[in-house]
Amino acid sequence: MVASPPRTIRIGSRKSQLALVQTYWVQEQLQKHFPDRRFEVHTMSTHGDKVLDVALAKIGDKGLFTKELELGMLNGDIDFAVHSLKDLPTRLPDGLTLGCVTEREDPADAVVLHSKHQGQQIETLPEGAIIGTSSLRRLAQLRHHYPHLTFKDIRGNLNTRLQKLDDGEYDAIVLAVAGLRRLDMADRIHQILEPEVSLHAVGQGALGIECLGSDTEILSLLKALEHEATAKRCYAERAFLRELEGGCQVPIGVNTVLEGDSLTLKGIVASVDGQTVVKGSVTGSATDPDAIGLDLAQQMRQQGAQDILNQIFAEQRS
Ligand code: DPM
Repeated sequence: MVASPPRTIRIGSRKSQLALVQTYWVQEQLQKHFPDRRFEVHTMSTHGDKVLDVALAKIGDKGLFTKELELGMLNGDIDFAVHSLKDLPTRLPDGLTLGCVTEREDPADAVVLHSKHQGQQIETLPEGAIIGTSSLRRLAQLRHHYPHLTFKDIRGNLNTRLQKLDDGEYDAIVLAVAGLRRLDMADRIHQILEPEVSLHAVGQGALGIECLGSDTEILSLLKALEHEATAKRCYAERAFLRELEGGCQVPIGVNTVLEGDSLTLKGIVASVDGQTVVKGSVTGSATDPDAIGLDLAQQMRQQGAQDILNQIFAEQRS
C-alpha cells in the first residue's frame, strides 16, 4: 500500500501589500520548518479592503478585515489565515481559533511628517496642523496631549496614505512602526511615540494565525511559529479588550512588559475628544495572562472606562 501524499496547505491572505508581505513571511518560515510540505497562498478581498470612502469607525468593526477569510476556512477553501493580530476580533466565530501568535515587531506608533516640517516633532507642529489618522485610539490620545492639532480621517493602504501626505493634504500622519518596517519604509519615520503619549493597539506588531480549532494537523504546524513571550503579552491585551467589549475601532490602548514570569499590562481608555482619560496597570504571573487582562478591565471599568465606551458605542450606532 502506498501512503497518500500529505495535503497541500492553503494559506489565506488579504491582497494588500502589507498582508502579502506578512503572509509570504509565514509561508517561508513554515517551508523552512517543514521542507517536505507544500504551502500555497490564496488571496481574498475583505469588506475593509472594498469600502475605502467611509470612516472606519462608521462601518462597524467586527471582522472588517477578517470575515471573508473566516468563511474561507469554514467552507474548506483555505486551511488557515494570516492576520495582523490587531485586526483580528477578540471573539472568533464558532469553530475557529487563534492557532499561533508570531514574534512581535516594535508595537509603537510612528509619526511621518510632511517634508516642509523636516526637523520638527509632532508636539512642535504649528497650531491647526492637520494630522491624518482613522484610528480613534490615536486620535483620542493625541488630542489629549496636543489640543492645538487638528485631526482628519485618512484611509487607503500605506502607499496611498504616504502619497496623500506628500501631496500636502496633511501635515503629518500616524502609522504603526511595524507596518512601515515590514514594507521597508522605516526611513519615513520621524518620531516613534513613547507609551506616555500613545499606547498602542491590542496585538499591534504581531501576526495572528487563525485556523479551525478541530484541525490538529494545522495546529501542530503553526506551533512552530509561535513566539511565547509575544503570545503571553498579546493574550493579556486581548483579554483586556474582550472584557471591555471593544472592537478594533475604540480608543483603547495598551502596553505590556514581560520580565521573567512577571507580566505588566497598562491600559488607557480615552474619550474621542481627548478630555476624559482612564488609565490603569496590573502586574501578575505570565502563566495566566487572561487573568491580568480581566483584572485591568474590571479595575478600569470601576474608574469610568465603561461609561466612556458606552457613549462611543451609542454614537457609532446613531
Ligand atoms: C486597527 C487600527 C488600524 C488598523 C486601529 C488602531 C489603524 C487605522 C488607521 C485595529 N487596524 O490602531 O487604533 O490608522 O487609520 C492596521 C495597520 C497594521 C495592521 C496599519 C497601522 C500594521 C501594523 C501591525 C490598520 N492593521 O496601524 O498603521 O501589524 O500592527
